[in-house]
Amino acid sequence: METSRAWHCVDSHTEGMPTRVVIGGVGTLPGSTMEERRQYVMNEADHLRRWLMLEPHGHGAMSGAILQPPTRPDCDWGVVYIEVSGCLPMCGHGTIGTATVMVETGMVPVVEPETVIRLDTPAGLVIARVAVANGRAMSVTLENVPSFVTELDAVVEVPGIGSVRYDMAYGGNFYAIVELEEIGIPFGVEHKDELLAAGLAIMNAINESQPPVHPENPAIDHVHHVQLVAPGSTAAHSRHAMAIYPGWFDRSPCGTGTSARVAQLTARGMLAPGATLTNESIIGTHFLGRVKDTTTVAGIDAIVPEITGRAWITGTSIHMLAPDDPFPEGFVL
Ligand code: PYC
Repeated sequence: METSRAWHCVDSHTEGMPTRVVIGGVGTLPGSTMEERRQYVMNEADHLRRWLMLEPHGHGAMSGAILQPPTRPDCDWGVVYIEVSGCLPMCGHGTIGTATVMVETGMVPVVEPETVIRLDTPAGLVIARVAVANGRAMSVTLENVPSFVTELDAVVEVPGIGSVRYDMAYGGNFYAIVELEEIGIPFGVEHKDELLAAGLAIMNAINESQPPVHPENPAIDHVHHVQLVAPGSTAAHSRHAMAIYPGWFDRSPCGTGTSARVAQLTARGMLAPGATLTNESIIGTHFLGRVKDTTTVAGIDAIVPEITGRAWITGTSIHMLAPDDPFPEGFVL
């Protein structure tokens, strides 16, 4: 066969959500920071993301991470996150998957009982502490980027729903956090179409009228994630459906979303210092979240969250592109 591109990948899932970790074939992307490399992929090489994430190589809820040499001296590896909707500044489930792949394929020196990997991400330094037993990654605890709330009790008018109250929090991406009870939609996989339609409508309405902007990185200027919180959720155990642009749910409990939820519950005085939140996804999988430290971001009170979850390697692959493949940039059905 003839191929014009070949990328070597290790596939994994983190609590049900895939991460295709690209370990070879890309080379070093242009850019002196990982955020510049993210911008490069979005502006100059988006066809590469589309090729690997969309059909027929990927699917409507595909996610991945391109490994890079780090751009900062205090890191072991760099990561550019890719998924069906674009390139995220940070992805928690993707980082747990990436750290698991690094340990279980020997890409980092493995130390038991804990291997520490310092990652250069577009959103900043993320430290992955991997609990290792007999060479297996048993869990990964991320020290994520500072997370903070930008709005509590904001209100947006949503066509077809009416006034919706939400909190806006950043945990590596922006999250609009909405109580499902207040919009009258029941929680559960059997209601997924209704939940997704509501999540996307709320997202569109916020982006059209009052989009969030990161105080230090104006390129992070929209919300693509709506955390629809199930009735009965508490600061100890919260369940949610995470509706994501352009139209899918996170299968995992969402690492950056859990960070945003920990920041929101802390800002509301509901999560006591030292307490742990169990955050549950729409398919019933769990991450643990807690506050590791406090800090500020551009003068805003912020927390440093710690998120714990587990990933499993599902396979390896070399994705190839034949010169006459009719779908060199994938497609969306
Ligand atoms: O785990 O941070 C996360 C994430 C973002 C989008 C999907 N998963």
